[in-house]
Amino acid sequence: IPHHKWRQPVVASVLELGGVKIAKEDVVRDDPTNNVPDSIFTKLGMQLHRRDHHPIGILKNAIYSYFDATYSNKFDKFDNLCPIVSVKQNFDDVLVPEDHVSRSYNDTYYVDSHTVLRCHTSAHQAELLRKGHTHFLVTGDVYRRDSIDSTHYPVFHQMEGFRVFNPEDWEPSGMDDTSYAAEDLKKCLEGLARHLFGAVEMRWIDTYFPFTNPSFELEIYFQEKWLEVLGCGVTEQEILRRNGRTNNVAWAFGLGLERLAMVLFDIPDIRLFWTTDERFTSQFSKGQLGVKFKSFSKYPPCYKDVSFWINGSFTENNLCEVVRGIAGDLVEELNAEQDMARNLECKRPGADQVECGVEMSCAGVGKPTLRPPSL
Ligand code: FA5
Ligand code: MG
Repeated sequence: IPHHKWRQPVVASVLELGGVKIAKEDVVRDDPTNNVPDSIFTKLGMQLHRRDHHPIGILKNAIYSYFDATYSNKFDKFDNLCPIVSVKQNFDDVLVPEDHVSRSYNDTYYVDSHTVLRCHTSAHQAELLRKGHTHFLVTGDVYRRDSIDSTHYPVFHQMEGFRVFNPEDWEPSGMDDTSYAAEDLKKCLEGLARHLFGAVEMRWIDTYFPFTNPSFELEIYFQEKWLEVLGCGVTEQEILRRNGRTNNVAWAFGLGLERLAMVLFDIPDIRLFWTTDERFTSQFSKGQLGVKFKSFSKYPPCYKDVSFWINGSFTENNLCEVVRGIAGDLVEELNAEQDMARNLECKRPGADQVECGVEMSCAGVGKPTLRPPSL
């Protein structure tokens, strides 16, 4: 195994995040108000959503295209806001109650008692409203202490959407402001789903968020299960009132970009988004939405050197047949020593047998080893 495949990436100890310089010691500290481990720090600044050849970046750009086309470039876009935010931005500004579980050290990464790694892109709603934005999209990495399975990861990416309406927008419809916004929101997101997927099986679920009412989740049928891909709703008046929009109504959504990308590209496991294995990365390119992911072994290839005795009737294809008969498709490649049969004549004239070598590379199987296997 080439040694570099096993080494952790070297991580800079000073990062620049959304124009802010941050030293590792500022984020990972031995302090009771800090629960950010090294493994999370290494993800800060990776910004998969800003890579045009990565599925998350490709998806972000496709969503941008939908909004640009549908709303004639009205939505302001942000994808480089610093993920280290205040407790006020992450929770208070979006009305998360003091005793809500999401505030606990068990659920959220705290840098110190006033500062967290944002657990959703909703953390930026209030500041952008205050700055006067009425139509915006915020894409970013978000962090949660969460369960481990194929659709959950402690770092993932969200895109927040926010749209403010004026009385002139809803009055002609004869509907009340909230119903008008809720209907517009569902139309917008159903349109987005059609833009991304064409026909796909989906359903709306009523739910609860502290910052919207009514609130909904959209689920998509994927790999024989319903997968939650986004949360959304009509923004609580209190948020608009506090940020200078008393006479308006608004909707907001938060998309789980990995979940949508899993459906879009047929990616079976959320951990794949973080791999640097080129068997993954080489499958995607800028602007390409139609690609379906072809799976490969979770484990790196495993090389075996094999030597044995052959005689004059040996051919390389005979050996390949023997290997195929035993190992099937697990053997990805077999490299025989150059021209084994000729070696037989050159190396050992007169002898009827000679030692030959082959190198086989097999798809990795079985349990992953904690140490690099010795060669
Ligand atoms: C939120 O984060 C809300 N801020 C969304 C929102 C915004 C609602 C604006 C209303 C208005 P939720 O915790 O459900 O909601 O996360 C949103 C989406 O992120 C989920 O639907 C899911 O697609 C994705 N998601 C949540 N947890 C994880 C995780 N651990 N790994 C990957 N994706 C996740
Ligand atoms: Mg949810």
